[in-house]
Parts: sequence; structure tokens; C-alpha cells
Amino acid sequence: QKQRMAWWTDARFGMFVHWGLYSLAARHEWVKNYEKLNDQQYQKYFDRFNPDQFDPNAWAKQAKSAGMKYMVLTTKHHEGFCLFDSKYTDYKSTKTAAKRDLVREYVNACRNNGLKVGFYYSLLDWHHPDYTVDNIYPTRPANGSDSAYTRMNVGRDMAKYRAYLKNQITELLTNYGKIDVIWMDFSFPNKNGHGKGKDDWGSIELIKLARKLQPGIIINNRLNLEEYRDGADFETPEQVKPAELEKYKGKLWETCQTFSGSWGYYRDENSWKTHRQLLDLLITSVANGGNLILNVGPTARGEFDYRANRALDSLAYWMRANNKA
Ligand code: FUL
Repeated sequence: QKQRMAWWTDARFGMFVHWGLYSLAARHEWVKNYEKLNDQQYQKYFDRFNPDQFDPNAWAKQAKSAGMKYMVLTTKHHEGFCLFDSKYTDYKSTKTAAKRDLVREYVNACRNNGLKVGFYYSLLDWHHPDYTVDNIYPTRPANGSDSAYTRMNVGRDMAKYRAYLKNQITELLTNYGKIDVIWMDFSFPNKNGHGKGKDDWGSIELIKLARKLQPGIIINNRLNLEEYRDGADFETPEQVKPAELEKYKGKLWETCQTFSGSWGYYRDENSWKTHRQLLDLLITSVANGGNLILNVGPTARGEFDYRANRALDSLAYWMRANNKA
């Protein structure tokens, strides 16, 4: 493990990219859940997905000049939409006006710019017909009663959904060459008996599969295993304040952080961290022996928002100013 983690520990700084149909709504990647939208109401984002400004090379260049050494892109987020050409669904970018495998272009852009390649993949899926309705499903029963859940779940089959997970992880880790990081998201406690855990995902098998297909791959800890070290490589403290990072000292960890509150593009969110705060996060992470993965939520058209570009430019400026090598 130590050897496998060497480049990652050395890298210290990466870029997360949350991009999907929710970018069209421009008000949070959980919009389907927060606004309890059904598939039909959400369909308009699929119908209008047409990222005419998508240029992963520009993303990678921005990451690189800000001093980042790797990128992790949402190949599929909770909404279920795939940015890659999967054989197992039509809910994918190749079936939209984009008509392209966006993951492939992203992978090439990372490699061309000397960045390590990471895939985020959501275990949750608010679109797949076999995925059972649970306590964070967007259109769950209002009264939360067991019988209402049972009624909604007629015809849904998690065993089939688990096969889908395996098939897609296989595609992602077979069709795109060497993949450096896989970030599977996420587990949550079985609240009211309607939550999902490691047996629902088939976590142990997924980790084994990933290791078999990509022996050098680095895996995060969100598969709800008893012991995250049973196959997972690093902890993922999310949105923690710099002052709290000290408690992770001595572990392998990567804190994931947003510029503002949401991960997906949120046009009207005004809680952006200052450039000074971002720098503080980076320095504090490194000082406590961890990594920082800073997130960008590109717009529906595929560009970085001007505020994201300005923040990345400020980091790039600091990197250049302090690079005495
Ligand atoms: C969370 C997700 O629910 C968020 O949308 C985001 O992907 C973050 C990195 O992980 O658990």
C-alpha cells in the first residue's frame, strides 16, 4: 500500500469536478432530492444537455497551473446520468446532443497535461429502475411507512442494480487505460431501516474488482466497510474547517472542499471562500499530512465559472511566486 500511495501522498493537491445534468438546474447537485423531482420533471435537463463549451484540456490546464497533480471527475453522480458511453444504460452523454463520451475526452486531457486520472462514481442512483427507494431517494413515501416503501419498491431489484454497479465499474476500469484513483460515494447509516449499506452495494466485491482490474488504483473509504482499511486506502473528511484537520494527522486522508457550499454548479450561491481561505485550507492540509481536493462545478455548457477561474488563478499565482525550485 505504501508504494501504491507514494505518488498520491506526494501530490497533495487535486481537483474534483462535479458535472452532470444538475449543472443545468444550476442550484445544487442534490436538486432532484431537495426539490423531490420525479424522473419526468428531471427529464428536461437530459433533453437540453448540450455542453458546447466543454474543453477538458482547458480544465486540466487550469488544474495544472494551480499546482494540482490529479483530477477526479464525476463519471456518474447520484442522479444516475453517465458521462461515459456505458453499454448498460441509455441515460448517458452519448444519447444527448453532446453525442460524445465525455469521460474519454477528460481522461485524454488529464494524460496530455501530466495529471493523474481519477473517477468519482456514485453508488446511489436516483434513476436506475432497479434501485430501491430509500430514505434519501428523491420521491420517497411522504409518511415514511414500511408499507408505502414496499409498494414503491415492487418490481425493483437491488441484486440487478448490484450487477449494474459491477458492470459499470468494469467498463470504467477497463475501457480507459490506467486509472489512478476511484472515488466511490457513498454509504450512510441505516436510518429507519430504509438506508443502504455495504451489502446493498456489494462493497467488498467492488473493491476486489477494482483491485483486479487496476492493481495500482487508489480507493477511497466510502463503501461502508466496517474497517475502512479493509481494502480502502484513504479517508475523506468532507468540508471540514482547517482547524479540525489536525485530528487526521498520521492517517492517510484527503479533505474534499468546495469553493462555495454545493458541489454542482450553483449560479446564485454567494458563499464563496476567499482566495486567502483557500490557500489556508491547502497549507493546513499539507501541514497536517493530508491532501486537499478542491472542487469545481462547471456550468451546463461545460465551462468553469469566472469565480472558479479567478480562485484557481490566485492559487496559480501563489504557486509561481513561491516556486523557488
Ligand atoms: C457527498 C455527495 O452527496 C455530494 O454530492 C458530493 O459528491 C460529495 C463529494 O460527497 O457525499
